[in-house]
Amino acid sequence: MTDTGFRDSIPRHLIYALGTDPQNATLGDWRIALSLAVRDRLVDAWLASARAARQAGAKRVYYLSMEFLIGRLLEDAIINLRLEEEVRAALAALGLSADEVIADEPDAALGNGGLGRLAACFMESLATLGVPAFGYGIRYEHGLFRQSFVEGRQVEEPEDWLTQVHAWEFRRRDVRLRLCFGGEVVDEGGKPVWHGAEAVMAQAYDTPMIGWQGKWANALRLWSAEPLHGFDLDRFNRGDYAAAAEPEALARTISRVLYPDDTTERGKELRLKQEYFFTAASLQDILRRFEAEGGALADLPKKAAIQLNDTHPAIAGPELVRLLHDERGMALDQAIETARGCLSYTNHTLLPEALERWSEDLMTRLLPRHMQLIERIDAAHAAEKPDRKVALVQEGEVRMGELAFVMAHKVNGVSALHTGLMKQTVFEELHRLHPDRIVNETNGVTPRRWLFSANPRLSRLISGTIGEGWVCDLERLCELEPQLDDAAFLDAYAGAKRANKADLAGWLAAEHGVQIDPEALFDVQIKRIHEYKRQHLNILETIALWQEIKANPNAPWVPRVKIFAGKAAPGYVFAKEIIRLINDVAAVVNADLETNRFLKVVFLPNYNVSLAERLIPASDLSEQISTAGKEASGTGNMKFALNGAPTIGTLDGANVEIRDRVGEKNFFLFGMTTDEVVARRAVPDHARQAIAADKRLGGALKAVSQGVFSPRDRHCYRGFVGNLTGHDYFLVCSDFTAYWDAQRRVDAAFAEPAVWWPMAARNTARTGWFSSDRTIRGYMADIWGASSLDPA
Ligand code: 26V
Repeated sequence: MTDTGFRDSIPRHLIYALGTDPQNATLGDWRIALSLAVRDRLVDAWLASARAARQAGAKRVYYLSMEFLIGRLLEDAIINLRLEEEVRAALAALGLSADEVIADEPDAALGNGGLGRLAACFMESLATLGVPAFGYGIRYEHGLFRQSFVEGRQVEEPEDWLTQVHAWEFRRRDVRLRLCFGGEVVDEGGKPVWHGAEAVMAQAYDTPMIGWQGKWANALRLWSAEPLHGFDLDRFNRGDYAAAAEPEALARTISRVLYPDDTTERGKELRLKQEYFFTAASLQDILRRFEAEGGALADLPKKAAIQLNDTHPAIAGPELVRLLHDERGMALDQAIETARGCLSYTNHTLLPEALERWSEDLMTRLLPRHMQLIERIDAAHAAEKPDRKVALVQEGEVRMGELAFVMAHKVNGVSALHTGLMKQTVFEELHRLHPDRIVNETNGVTPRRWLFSANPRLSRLISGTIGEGWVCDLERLCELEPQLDDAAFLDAYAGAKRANKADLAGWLAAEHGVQIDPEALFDVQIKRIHEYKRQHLNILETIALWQEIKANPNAPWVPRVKIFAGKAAPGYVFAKEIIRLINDVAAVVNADLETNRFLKVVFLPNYNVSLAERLIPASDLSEQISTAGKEASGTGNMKFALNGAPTIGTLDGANVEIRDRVGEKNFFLFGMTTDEVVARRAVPDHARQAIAADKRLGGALKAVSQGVFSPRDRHCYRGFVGNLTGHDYFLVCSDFTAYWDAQRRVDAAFAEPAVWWPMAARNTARTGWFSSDRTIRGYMADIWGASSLDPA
């Protein structure tokens, strides 16, 4: 089709689907019209994919996840359908800028961070690889909160993406499933029968997830909670309007809002309801599809691979046993075996506070039959492994990690280091009992979004050098290797980065009123705010650097801009202190005329997928500085390396594998190893010792505690400093000196273009392995036994 196709179809949708006069249309109206026009181009491939999977009787992959952090969909679709030029031309003819129209779309922020973004990358790779798959999750009315700052402090506001027309979803009127909570289990003729007390409907909404070149598409099926019946007409007619709407409001509460805490939120009844709600609806849907296609129930594992994204859907174990045993009469042992054949579980964190446990009382009240089945599953496990000591219920709590492990045929970690630690720590005993169950699948990111689309300048250079094949075969980036000594190539590489940095500097000035030097080193730490991620290590080094520049203003300092972004869980007081401190330091340092040629600090509000897409291609240095052993993998680390920002980092998560690939000379390593971390904690007074040994650290802490950055409330950071000088669990003080030294090595390298650009380009050329296509192939081979219906 030529661009006249879009030139017609965009106004047609505007007028006939939205009923809007082009003369009055807003940017948002045009954006929705464009989305509908683009959507028309993918629906055929989408329906054809589902048809092909049905006809082949293919095994489906079902990815169950509480979170899908998908961001904007319009640009993804345009890129994957290769419509960039057509769309650009059609919009230009209408007098519109493609960039502005695309940027008008709100992010779909249905996730907190890494785990949710990984699920989104996986959906894109599954489609690109032509694997028949469904993503299953919750259609939250409100995604992750919007963040702003008032006097440096984080303020949360509700996010309301669904108040706009959502052009990408299809409400499936025929997919509406009933589920229950509460009630009791009654013995009926020797058979336990669960009579739920409260029922809700799960209404399906499908969003197409389109692969590279639009050859294959899968559905992301999100469930919305609705009441069984509309509102109570009797009550309404009696004038009791609020009461008439009550059941509806109650049911809808379940899918109202994403929980914004990814570590400590615990024991919340509504959260357990959300988990059961989407898991039970998804399993009913999976069984319905299986039964419609015919086949003996015992063959379910041949047709359905069900991946549990962390323990959030771990109730799937007992629920699938219930569906097979209670509702379809399969023998209990066989039901457990069949369920295990389908299920597998990914662990994403070893932080003890994030490991899910539900009180037995709550579980019994909300899901009485499941509580019984958990006991039966535990007994079956004990019978199989008589020397087992781990029980699924301990001290009145159901351990969801152990439950997921026992009900899965494979359990995976998300980086080599993390998988090793799983075997040695949280799952030590279960690993000994089931030595073949734990496997590693190192995370990856989709190159379509994180390189091809986010960084068009670098992409053009790569394609011009080695052809376009790298986009769906990322390891071909290694073909750049022979160019890494070529001055013309390196110039072009540096030119792309400089242009991206200039764009970012312009945007920062226009949108945030911040002036930065586009030639400075852009040093970037963007991720959720957590003590273990150690944004406070970064800001302390910033303070020490500022003090050092003040002491020697005429030294040849390498200009730096420290860029931060990230949200803190609303209830995580210490993380919020870190945010405020960074903002306070920024205010003082940026206003210092003696130093601000050399050092600026910027904390950008409301970090989300779109902001990451803007920042990463313009970054010089990637901060991955977690306490060793705490970051399961990281995926931002991969995005930065691909986009030519070397890492300053610890031996944690996938940093280890990144360093193995880019080479130790192209990675700024510092800090204690996992073993050293454990040993260091045993040293009494480790923090004080570290402070005594490093004047810079002492000076930085002193400035904070004396109120240099909080002149109106000089003592407000006392608690913060007390934490670091006291038990300092995350060893900020003990790693400080090594971090400072590594940063000075960064300065030296950045000051030498002949050193820096080959290093940056090597990061791109050597990180093709971190494509989520490779990760998905690993899951297919090691866990799912699924194959691609090759769309080629
Ligand atoms: C835990 C909880 C606990 C209860 C309430 C809500 C909630 C929400 C999320 C989580 C799990 C967070 C785990 C997580 O996001 N892990 C990250 O997973 C990434 C993908 O594997 C990985 O790259 C990061 O290192 C890891 O922190």
